[in-house]
Amino acid sequence: MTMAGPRTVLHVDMDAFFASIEQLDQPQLRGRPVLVGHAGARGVVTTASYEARPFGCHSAQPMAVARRLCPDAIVVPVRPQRYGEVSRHLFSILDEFAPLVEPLSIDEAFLDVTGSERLFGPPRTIGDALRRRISEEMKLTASIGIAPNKFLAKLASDLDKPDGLTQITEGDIDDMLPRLAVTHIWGIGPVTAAKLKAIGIVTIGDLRRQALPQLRRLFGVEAERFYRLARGLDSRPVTPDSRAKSIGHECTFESNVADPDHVRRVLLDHVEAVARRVRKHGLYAGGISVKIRYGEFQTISRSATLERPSDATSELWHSARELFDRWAGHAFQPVRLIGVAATRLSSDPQQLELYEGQTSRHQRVDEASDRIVERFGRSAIRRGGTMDAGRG
Ligand code: TTP
Ligand code: MG
Repeated sequence: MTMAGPRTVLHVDMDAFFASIEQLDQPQLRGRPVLVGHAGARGVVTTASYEARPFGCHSAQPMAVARRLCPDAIVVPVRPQRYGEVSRHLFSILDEFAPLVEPLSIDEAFLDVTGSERLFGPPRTIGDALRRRISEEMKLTASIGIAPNKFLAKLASDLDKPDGLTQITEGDIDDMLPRLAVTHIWGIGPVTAAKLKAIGIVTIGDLRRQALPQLRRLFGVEAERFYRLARGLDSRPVTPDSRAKSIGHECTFESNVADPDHVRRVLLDHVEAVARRVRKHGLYAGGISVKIRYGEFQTISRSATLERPSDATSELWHSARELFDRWAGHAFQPVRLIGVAATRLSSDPQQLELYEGQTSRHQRVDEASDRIVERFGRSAIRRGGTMDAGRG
């Protein structure tokens, strides 16, 4: 398998994943609008079946709103364990189709099929075979995108959902990309898109017409990336998760957050999510890095080496909080984006054994919270003491 030269990347994304599984397991739900989530007043939709989407129902919407939009919808509770089981089935199939599979989420992955072409035929044939396999074996549908890189493959899988297969070739890029909205570019969310619109940039074509220095003024360090993505260029390799160089989480606020404690709380949430993923893959982080965007589009990144490789939430948090506090202490400005990544990952816990007593206590806390999160979702647990312990 070569990394240089033209590559073929396939992006798979299951259709209305949780809802489709419920329809599979409960035949009376098939063909009906289904909302998966808690039915209570404060419930949120995790996903809506395709029958419910024309009514305006979608993920992350308050359940009350979705039910108002689609009164006939059937609300079913979330069954994380079952979805995990189906996800493992999906990934076992994906592993057969390519040596390099990079999971993105429970129902989504990149496959580098560059080397598989010799075995299975042209990319479209591989995509068709994978779709058939998923449909026959899992009785579920997926949408697939095929392209020369990750950015375009993910974009392609979204163009013909559900149950679609879309290929973007090198020759298609200059024709189709400029017509799409800038929000198709990773990192350009609704807030940034609104700002760009105010200066006349709506489509990727508009973005392409901006010279690099102008983009630098708009986006700072992100400029180069946006410049390349607007031209369909993306050289990131498909990286199997266990060998990933880093595992990160970040979020952009709707408006800048002026309260450092609020930012710290969100940072802690990110650290917990990252640590959970690190543990899930049996890895240890050698370093931690924190990303902060503030003001208009200024972004900084601060990194630290951990005293020893760790998978413990409390240790990653200690280091992340220190990085944030060091910046906030002398340069705090209202924050637009906060992110954290566990870096220099390895599967070798060697030095940890020296600290057996301490570690096992951390591990017990972490294992218990991982189990709770798996059962009830992320909002179920807050490690109240962790933050206060280090703040004073
Ligand atoms: P997605 O792939 O984003 O959505 P989907 O599979 O339901 O629908 P689509 O056909 O558009 O791909 O997410 C996969 C699953 O992750 C989804 O079924 C439910 C869960 N999920 C949440 O729990 N919360 C969320 O905010 C989102 C977006 C997804
Ligand atoms: Mg999906």
